[in-house]
Amino acid sequence: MVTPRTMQTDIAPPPDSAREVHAMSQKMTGRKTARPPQENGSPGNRTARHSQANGRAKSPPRTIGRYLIQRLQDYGLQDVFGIPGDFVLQFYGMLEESPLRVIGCTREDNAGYAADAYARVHGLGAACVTYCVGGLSLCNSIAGAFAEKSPVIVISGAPGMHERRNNPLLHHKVRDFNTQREIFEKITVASASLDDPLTAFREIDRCLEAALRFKRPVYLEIPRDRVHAEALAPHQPLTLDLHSNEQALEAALQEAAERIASARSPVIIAGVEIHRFGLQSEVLKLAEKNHIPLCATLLGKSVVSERHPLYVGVYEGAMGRQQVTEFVENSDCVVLLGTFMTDINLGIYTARLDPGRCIYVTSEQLRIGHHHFHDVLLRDFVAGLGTKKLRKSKTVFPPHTPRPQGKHAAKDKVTIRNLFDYIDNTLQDQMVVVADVGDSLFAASDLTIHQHTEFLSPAYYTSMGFAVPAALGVQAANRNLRPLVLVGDGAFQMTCLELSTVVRNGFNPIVVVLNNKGYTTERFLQDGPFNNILNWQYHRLPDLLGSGWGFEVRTYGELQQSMQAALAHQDAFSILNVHLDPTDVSQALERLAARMSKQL
Ligand SMILES: Cc1ncc(C[n+]2csc(CCOP(=O)(O)OP(=O)(O)O)c2C)c(N)n1
Ligand SMILES: [Mg+2]
Repeated sequence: MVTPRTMQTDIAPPPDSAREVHAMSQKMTGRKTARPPQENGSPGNRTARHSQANGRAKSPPRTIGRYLIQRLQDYGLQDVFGIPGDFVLQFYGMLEESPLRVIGCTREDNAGYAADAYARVHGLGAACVTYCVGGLSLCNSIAGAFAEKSPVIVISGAPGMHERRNNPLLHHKVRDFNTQREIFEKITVASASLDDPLTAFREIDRCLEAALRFKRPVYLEIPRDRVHAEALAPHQPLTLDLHSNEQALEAALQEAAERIASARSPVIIAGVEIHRFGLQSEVLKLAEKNHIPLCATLLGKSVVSERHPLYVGVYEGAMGRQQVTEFVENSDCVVLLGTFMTDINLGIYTARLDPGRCIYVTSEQLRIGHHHFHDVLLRDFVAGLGTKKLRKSKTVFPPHTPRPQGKHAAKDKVTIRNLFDYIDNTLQDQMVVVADVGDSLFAASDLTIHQHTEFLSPAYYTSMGFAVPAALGVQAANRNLRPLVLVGDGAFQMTCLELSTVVRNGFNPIVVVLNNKGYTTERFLQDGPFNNILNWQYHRLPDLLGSGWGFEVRTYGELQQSMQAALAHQDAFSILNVHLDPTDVSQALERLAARMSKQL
């Protein structure tokens, strides 16, 4: 067990840009002005309501709802996504009076995707919904956040404790009053019903700590008659600082150092946890100091800048580029840092990595060859290894080659190939590529991402519909980032109405719809009429929403013009309806589909 120590919040303070976006969007939408928290984090008008004793301002009572809002702010959270309902209205009222911004979404699952993406960019996200009809609709996106390690706080309203006597058939109830919480227990790392003021304050601390520690969602349910319940005893916020067992850490570092130092051609594979735990610069330091080449996994793509001289490429078994695969699989010491051994990360298990030659470190386990170590934190291991000078000689490795560019004429039909060639050349520094499931993800795996953490995708859980609401979350977290959304027509149809919220907030993602008239990924596995969908006029969505720029793209020339126009239009979202042949797919998808169809 990793031992808890006292106090200390380890989430980074919010970037200035996030503060700017808060202020800016309030200006744009003419919404409330954020008030600085007063004592106990309460907003001004509430203080006024509870003040005036002897002419001195008395701090308002610490209630469950107010304490939760205060703790979310302590952890740097500034925005909450969701949809209200009668069981959560009192808490919504409290949120509205607080400095937190509530971003109302069109659907709860979208609020979950947005909160997940916000957490990936900002370090922590939150969604607030009503009981069951809202909460249960959040389940799929929260399951994705659990699977891909994204710390999202789920807050749900619930019937009051007084209303539950005699087990009445209240609206939104499914089976009994615990049903929703029990379901969320399976897809969160901690959960609590804040029904007792004696325990609620500790439970809030415990759950928020768990979200940050395990980088996974947690669930907090507030019965509506407990939102204003006051603390029964003084309560000090509790945070934990974890640390490794020192002997285990030293032994692991020593064994790892010896292996790396004596290896002929070591390689580091950096995974998604390096991003989640904010260890990018530590990993780079380790690599640079010892001149060890670096790869990423698909889920962790862009965790290292893909323009870094030590970067080799994405390692994904037979699904990836041959040069990268051969280099990694011939290495005599593969250092896997924060990677998940998922089927997609491993190219549907085509990866050939001999565990005897691997150092495998995640927040959950540490294995060096066949030796297992316990009680060692990922961050301590990575930092510790970074302090050691491990190698004298430089490792020879194949340089990262940008994807080969074809020559394309303006009159050429647009294809997956020339589309991604063009996108690869168009990416700018402040862009985040948000790829949905389908060929948008596989083709995007070959793009060269400029800086780290600029690629977001549900590459493990692979739930369609992530990308559009995720773009909302990205820009809410950092208004200076411009999302480039790559989304299949099928996935787009699932969640596209979140562009409505994008418009309301004045955000400006560029959405590229890969319109191949259906579920092309599935066509490759098994074709049938079930893979066909209606061909929408995607470029006309701005007409419906009353804002945005739409473009229809059939040729390479039209692609160039539309993308340049979209880049120039900073004032609203742009959408490109890119017509593709239903059988036109990326090479990565062809390789993957060939593997997967063998398993059906
Ligand atoms: C929510 C959800 N439902 C179903 C699937 C199964 N599935 C995987 S890919 C795919 C088709 C994706 O179609 P589209 O978004 O048009 O992308 P394309 O394959 O055409 O590139 C489906 C249905 C899924 N991954 N997620
Ligand atoms: Mg499609």
